[in-house]
Amino acid sequence: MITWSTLTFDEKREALARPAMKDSASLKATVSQILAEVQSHGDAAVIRYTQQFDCPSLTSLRLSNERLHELAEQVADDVKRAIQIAFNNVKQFHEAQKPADIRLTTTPGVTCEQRFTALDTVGLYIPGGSAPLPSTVLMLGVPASVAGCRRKILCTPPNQNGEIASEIAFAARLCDIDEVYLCGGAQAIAAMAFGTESVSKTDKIFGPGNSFVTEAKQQVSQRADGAAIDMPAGPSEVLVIADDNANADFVAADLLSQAEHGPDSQAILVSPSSSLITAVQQAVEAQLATLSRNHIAAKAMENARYILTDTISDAIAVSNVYAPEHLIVQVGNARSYLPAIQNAGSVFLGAWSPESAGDYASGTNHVLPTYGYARNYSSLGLLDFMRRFTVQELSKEGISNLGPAIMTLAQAEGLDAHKQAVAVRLNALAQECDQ
Ligand code: HSO
Ligand code: ZN
Repeated sequence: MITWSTLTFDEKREALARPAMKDSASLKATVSQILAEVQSHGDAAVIRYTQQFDCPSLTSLRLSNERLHELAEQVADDVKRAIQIAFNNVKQFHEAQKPADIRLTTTPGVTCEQRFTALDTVGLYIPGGSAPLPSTVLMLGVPASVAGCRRKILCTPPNQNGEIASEIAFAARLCDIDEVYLCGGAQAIAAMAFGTESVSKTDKIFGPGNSFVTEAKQQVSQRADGAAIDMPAGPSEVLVIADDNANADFVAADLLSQAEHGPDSQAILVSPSSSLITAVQQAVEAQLATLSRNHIAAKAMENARYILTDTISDAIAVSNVYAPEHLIVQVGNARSYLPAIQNAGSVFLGAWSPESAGDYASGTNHVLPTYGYARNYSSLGLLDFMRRFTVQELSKEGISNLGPAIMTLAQAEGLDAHKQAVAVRLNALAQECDQ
């Protein structure tokens, strides 16, 4: 247990430090080599890497729509129903995010508009790994579909037999995903960024992944011939603020649900109650033993932090400095603290709002800024699948009213052609008047 008020400035920083992310020169070089190979050899390079890392017998990247359909049908009925419930809620919440266009007259005869349009082609990346994540298919596929993106491509690494999890197939079909490709890692990101014979070039790439995927997304996002990306990535994390009223078993379960994602996951409890902290530590030990992924969760919990503060407000201040991906507030009247919460990817208020609700089914998106990026990035939403642009229209009255100011500004900047573009119009109008 760390007592916050006794720490020096440096010790506080240390207490909230995140695990260092792999940023090795060799990772960067390997990824950049993979990008170059895919850019020059297209499908052949992607297939070669996929054979090497995932499925030695793979000959075609495209999963046929018939096979997608067959796989989707294999999902057990109760799982289908649960995915459908999650789909409906995520859809409702993202439909409600549809932005309204703006149109207004700033000066008589001068109309300004802000409009929104869907991105044309989006690439959705779903990692393979130890647990297939159909929930992530929904979190990317639903907003892409609600936004109205014309083309939605999904890449996911195949297993040894060249197949994908049937749950992923079912979720993809629900989201109307047009094309599924059997590839993962940096090669999949390269394929979606540059395009290959079979994989269309995309405008933006979404989704989580391992260090190769993360590095590849960074690299393609910095290139004019690459693609935009959703947000920078880092290990998943949760910070729980709890007081004496909290149920220690609830808090422990929430910390562990994050810890089981990976050994580098971060779980932090901040509380003004030392007895609650002790009870949570005991509950964590007891629950850990019951988890199927306890080796992963135990490793992550080695880095868990238990921080004792003087007050709940101090706990919120700690959270604002840390800027957690998930913030769970299990204190009496949790909602009353919402105005004080500044930096968090997604907030879970009260004892009955576990992170799992948002991870799967409440409707909010589970793709969130990690690693402190909650200070300056937003949780994924409908707008990430759209872009906004502006429109203006000036009438004769509008250019007459605004023209003199524009000409003065152009003159002040020494840009004669700009001034001229207005002057020729004002002259034409003057002549019209004379006739
Ligand atoms: N907590 C993860 C999302 C997830 N959880 C998927 C379960 N499945 C990152 O926010
Ligand atoms: Zn989760």
